[in-house]
Amino acid sequence: MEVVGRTIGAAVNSVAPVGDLTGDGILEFVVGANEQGPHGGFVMVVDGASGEFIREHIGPPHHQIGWWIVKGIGDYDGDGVPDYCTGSHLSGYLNTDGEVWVWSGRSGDQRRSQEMAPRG
Ligand SMILES: [Ca+2]
Ligand SMILES: [Ca+2]
Repeated sequence: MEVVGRTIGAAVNSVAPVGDLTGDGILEFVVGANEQGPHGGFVMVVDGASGEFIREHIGPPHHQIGWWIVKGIGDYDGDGVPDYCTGSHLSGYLNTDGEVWVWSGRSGDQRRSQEMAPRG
């Protein structure tokens, strides 16, 4: 897959619209990708109008087996710009079944993370 200015040299697992982050009335989308290596994958935010790269989130080091799920979640933090969440089905910790992060659509700052309890 190619994004303007970037090449995603990894397996794309998921793509989802996340709302209009740039304010031009056209939805942006988020791509989740899996790759072998210390971080397990990354998530890239792409401008829906131009196809240009906006930002990326690199997987944390303990997600060595992780791959990514992405979803728009509306305006989680109430700043008027849609936000999005990303998830890993397996965190690499033996005592969790995965982890979900919530990101600000405006700044890309992390708003929340939540580890999933293991299934009984
Ligand atoms: Ca837009
Ligand atoms: Ca927001």
